[in-house]
Amino acid sequence: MKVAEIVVKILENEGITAAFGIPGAGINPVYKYLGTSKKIKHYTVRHEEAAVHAADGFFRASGKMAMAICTSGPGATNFVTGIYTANIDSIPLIAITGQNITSLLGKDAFQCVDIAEICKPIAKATWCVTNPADVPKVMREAFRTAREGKPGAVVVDLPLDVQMADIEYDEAKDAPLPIPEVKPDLNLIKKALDLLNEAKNPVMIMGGGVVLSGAVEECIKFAEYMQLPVITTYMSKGAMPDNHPLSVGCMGIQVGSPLGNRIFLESDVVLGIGCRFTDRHTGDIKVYAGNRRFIHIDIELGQINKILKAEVGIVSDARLALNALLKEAKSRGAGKEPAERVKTLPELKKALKRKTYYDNVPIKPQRVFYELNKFFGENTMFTTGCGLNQIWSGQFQEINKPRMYLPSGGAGTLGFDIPAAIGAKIAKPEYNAVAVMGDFGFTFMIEELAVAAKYEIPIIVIILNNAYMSLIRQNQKYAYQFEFAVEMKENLNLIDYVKIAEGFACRAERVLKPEEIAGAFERAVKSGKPYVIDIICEEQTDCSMGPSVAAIKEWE
Ligand SMILES: Cc1ncc(C[n+]2csc(CCOP(=O)(O)OP(=O)(O)O)c2C)c(N)n1
Ligand SMILES: [Mg+2]
Repeated sequence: MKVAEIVVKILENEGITAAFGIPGAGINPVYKYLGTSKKIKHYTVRHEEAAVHAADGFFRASGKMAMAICTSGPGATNFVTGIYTANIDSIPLIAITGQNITSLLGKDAFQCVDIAEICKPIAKATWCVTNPADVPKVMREAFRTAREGKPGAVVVDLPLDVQMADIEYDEAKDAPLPIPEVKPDLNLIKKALDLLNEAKNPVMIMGGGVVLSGAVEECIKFAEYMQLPVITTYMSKGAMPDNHPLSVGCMGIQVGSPLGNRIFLESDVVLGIGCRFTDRHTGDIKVYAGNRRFIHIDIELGQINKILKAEVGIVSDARLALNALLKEAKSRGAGKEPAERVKTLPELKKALKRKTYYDNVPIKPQRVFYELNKFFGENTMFTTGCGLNQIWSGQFQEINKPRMYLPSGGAGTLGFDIPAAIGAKIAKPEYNAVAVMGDFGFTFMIEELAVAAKYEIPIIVIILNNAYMSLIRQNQKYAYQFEFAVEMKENLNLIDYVKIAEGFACRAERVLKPEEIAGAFERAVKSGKPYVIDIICEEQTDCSMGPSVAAIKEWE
């Protein structure tokens, strides 16, 4: 059987139902079989980077892997940002790249670039398969690697002659490779519980790993049993419902909430589950660590003690660890009564809530989020890329379910939003998919509106158009006292985003007044078409942030 055909059979067998990509001479043999697949629907995107973001968004929304596929050379190098973006957020996906023939590798041949080598530091694993007989083994290993432990993005590069080779293959004997469970050490579970019981002000940090392991319910159950306030990271935003009495929201130096940061600062014992303690969450690590005692549960050994010294470090799948913790807690007695400070959390949350209601014209960006929270119900997925629009989104949006808030967390990639929303909407057509963007970020991957139009994927794109790269403006102003190359008046008075969107066969409108926002949202949802809303906002609003979780400068 031709290797190209085997590749498609394995993709099908591994459960792939959606492929995002662009054909090219270097990958056409695989495309020939992809074209006849009854199980995989292929979406032709308009830029290879978008293929990866779409596959990434598909997973974030559904927990099901999708794939990205493209040709060699510049097609493959266009994958790089997407692969980095997915991998840094532990998103499992498989990227297949075509390649020139094996005899030309390393000889400056046309569109022949060593993508496996290029992607090594930014992917979980990469392969360039030069022996046709190795392809089935490598493909299975690629899937296992993507899914196993801390998931990630993998690259399989297939030279043309390898794709075209005939090899022996018995489909019936080939199956996905097993993924062993990572179970917690019960002695450490006991120690963790001892530490939590000794604590005066314990808190739990629910990381993105909790969502990845399907442990959200277990996590909430344990928090309830122990009456632990729950802080979410940006990657788990929404997994702990914002309206849960134990939820104190996100913390961090940008997308944190005043309550999240305060409760963390008051804590003495921190139980971090499936979180990485990265800089955007911790800020100044000395302030963050303080005299706190940390329990860290992560599926990957390398995460424990990487950033903070953990008094108790448990290598385990989050779900298994939480089940073990709950069992141990139950064996020690009835569920805890809430401490006095825990009882007051819902009230405190209201009192410390940042203001979002303004009736200014031009519209204050905060007001857009007030309207988003009011209009869109629980069944709406949001994607975000980078910029103040994204940080405000993290600060203000109220999300009550996992897999509904889909940010480019670790990379902050401009251009993630539109293709990720397309992938998410394909995975979960029953939900709204809304990309929250800035006026500069909008032009990254803007061509993917054509994809939304062609395949009739009714995503909603909301632009906070402040005619500025405002995250960069704010950084220039306060960190370096200058302003250069960040003002973009043309986004208001020269370039017409409504016409551009209409040119891509999307519906679109511009909004100038706060009271017009809700109507625009309603028209967008009712249209059932891809829809772009260009909301003209105040130009120089600053956003609350700071160098440490104890030194957030508040702005309105
Ligand atoms: C691919 C990529 N290039 C550059 C950056 C750096 N960057 C972060 S935010 C930003 C400006 C964003 O402007 P806009 O989209 O208008 O958002 P705003 O901050 O105004 O809300 C830039 C250039 C990035 N995050 N990603
Ligand atoms: Mg802007």
